[in-house]
Amino acid sequence: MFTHALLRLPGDNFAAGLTQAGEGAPDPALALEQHQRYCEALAACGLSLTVLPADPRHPDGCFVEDTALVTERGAIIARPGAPSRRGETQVIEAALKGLFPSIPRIEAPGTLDAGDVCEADGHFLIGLSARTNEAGAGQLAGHLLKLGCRADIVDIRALRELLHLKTRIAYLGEGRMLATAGFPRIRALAAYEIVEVPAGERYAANALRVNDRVLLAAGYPATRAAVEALGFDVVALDMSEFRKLDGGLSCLSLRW
Ligand code: CIR
Repeated sequence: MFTHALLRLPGDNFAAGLTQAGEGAPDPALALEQHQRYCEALAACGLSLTVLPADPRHPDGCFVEDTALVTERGAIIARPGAPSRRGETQVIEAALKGLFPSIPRIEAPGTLDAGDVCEADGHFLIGLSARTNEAGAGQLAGHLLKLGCRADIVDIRALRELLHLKTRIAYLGEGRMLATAGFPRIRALAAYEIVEVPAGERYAANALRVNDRVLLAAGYPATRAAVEALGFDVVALDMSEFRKLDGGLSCLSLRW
């Protein structure tokens, strides 16, 4: 059960964020409106929110999920793979300080975007990607082990059009994993029932289970129907401006 979320507003410089999507420049004002709806959805799920101000030095700063891994057992500060994003961790670390007994950091030469980490009830899948290297994944696995968690490192570097592991999979709880059609059936996923996201709806795979609801990007009817068929109350959110910067639903918040 989540009770808290940490977020950061997109700023006026939002359109300067990193992107490979090639879907045009995002509109910062519309991003702010969509962020507001996202915050309202989390609050409606019963979470109390800490919303940090935008940082003019970091146009990608609203994608807070990449900067830290937060679980009910502890928090770990990431070391983003993109040099322009490294400084984003400072304010997140300050916001988490005091909430967890000690907060280790991923250290150089390790890099880790926590968007590459998918938690499934104490089992962590850590993706090796263009942003997360072996050293970062290995350090994180070590920290998780100390917290009494299980971790599997999953190499997704050969998969095209994939920024982070969670771009293509999301844990829905009760042993069910949402995954895009064609996502490799790796051994680390063997224990899960796969709920498939059809090829044309790939972006919807980055869904977010929050307590008894599932937050889903708006505009993906087949995925919505599949998630509703599992008995979930689905909250559809317009993510158009975040998508233009390769950002998914989960990356806009840290939850615990
Ligand atoms: C980036 O390229 O780092 C940002 N523009 C998007 C990060 C999205 N994060 C995520 O999906 N976990």
